[in-house]
Amino acid sequence: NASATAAGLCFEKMLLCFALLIIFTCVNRVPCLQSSCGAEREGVAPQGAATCGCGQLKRAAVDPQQDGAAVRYSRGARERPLTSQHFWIVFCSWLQMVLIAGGGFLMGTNNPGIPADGEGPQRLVHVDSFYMDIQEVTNRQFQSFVNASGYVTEAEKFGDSFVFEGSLSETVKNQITQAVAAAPWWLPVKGANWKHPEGPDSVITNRQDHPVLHVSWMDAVAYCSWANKRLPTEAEWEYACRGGLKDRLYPWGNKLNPNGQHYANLWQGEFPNYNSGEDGYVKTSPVMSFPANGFGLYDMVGNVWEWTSDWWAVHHNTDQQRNPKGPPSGADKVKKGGSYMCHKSYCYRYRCAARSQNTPDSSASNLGFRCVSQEPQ
Ligand SMILES: *[C@@H]1O[C@H](CO)[C@@H](O)[C@H](O)[C@H]1NC(C)=O
Ligand SMILES: [Ca+2]
Ligand SMILES: [Ca+2]
Repeated sequence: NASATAAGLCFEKMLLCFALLIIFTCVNRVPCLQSSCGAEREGVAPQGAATCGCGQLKRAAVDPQQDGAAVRYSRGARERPLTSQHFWIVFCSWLQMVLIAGGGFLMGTNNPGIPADGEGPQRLVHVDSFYMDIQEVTNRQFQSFVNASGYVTEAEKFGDSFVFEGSLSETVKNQITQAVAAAPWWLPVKGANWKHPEGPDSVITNRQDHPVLHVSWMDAVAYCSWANKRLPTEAEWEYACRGGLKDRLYPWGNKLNPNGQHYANLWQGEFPNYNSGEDGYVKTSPVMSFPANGFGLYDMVGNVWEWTSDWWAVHHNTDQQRNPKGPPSGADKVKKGGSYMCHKSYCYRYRCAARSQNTPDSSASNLGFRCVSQEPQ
């Protein structure tokens, strides 16, 4: 049956991972592996595996083919040789999901950055164990889904999607007459969809490992179901974001840039006119370009916003709750984590407690998702 097959496959991957790890360690005497893989949690395959990646280190240097603008700003700052750490991060990403052991946590905050978003009050919530994708769903993964199912996204059906003005070519910009009054940097672009993130003249061939964009909530649900997974509830997502830390702002703690390091793909500079790309990326980054949190999860804040299964509401029941699923109905769905467009001046939402909303049929160039499941897939 399916779950036995999945378990078998997972076990095979694990064996191969450990075999290669031993060989690689013998050959290279990699000191980092002693502190990460050596300290793995016992027994639980996918979780231990994700820590193989030496999560404190960023992965690839900027690919000049891929992010021309980012290279301009950051080549010197981020260039580094392919080290054993990078190898393990790339290799272990193959094991895709980690077990998030259930438990209680404080959801929300009593010091809301944006009170109108319903970030508070803080409340005690328990979530049961689940498995979570360690990364945002990538273009490559979404391509596999479309290849296998023939799925057509909502943006493809509607014929347009919202794109951040700053990433559009002059040709595309000149064809657009309308904008969103409250947020003039969002432009509805004809022909923009997951395969053409900045409109018909753009492609994803050199962005296979970047998060898929322009996916609606329905599209995200369709992908997760195809993969025998589902979207996380907001509570599951936030519990996972916190990575075992209590009442901190970010997945890694309270300081945005500890030791001057960037821990997420956000916006540096003046929004919306100047993005310095100090963190290495002015647009999306390949998934797992920044350090993982304590649960082995990458890009929980920043890079792209992530859909959750909950309907949006700003008033919360403060009674202790188990596995809350949000309101029974609503107009908008909750998204979490902020994106590469978030800057403190305008979108201080790259915090675990922060939240925002969109209608389920919305799609945009900074909104993606990841899936969870009860069984490893
Ligand atoms: C999807 O199908 C195309 C065309 O057959 C193929 O070139 C591509 O490699 C496939 N991609 C994935 C991720 O399966
Ligand atoms: Ca950035
Ligand atoms: Ca994210």
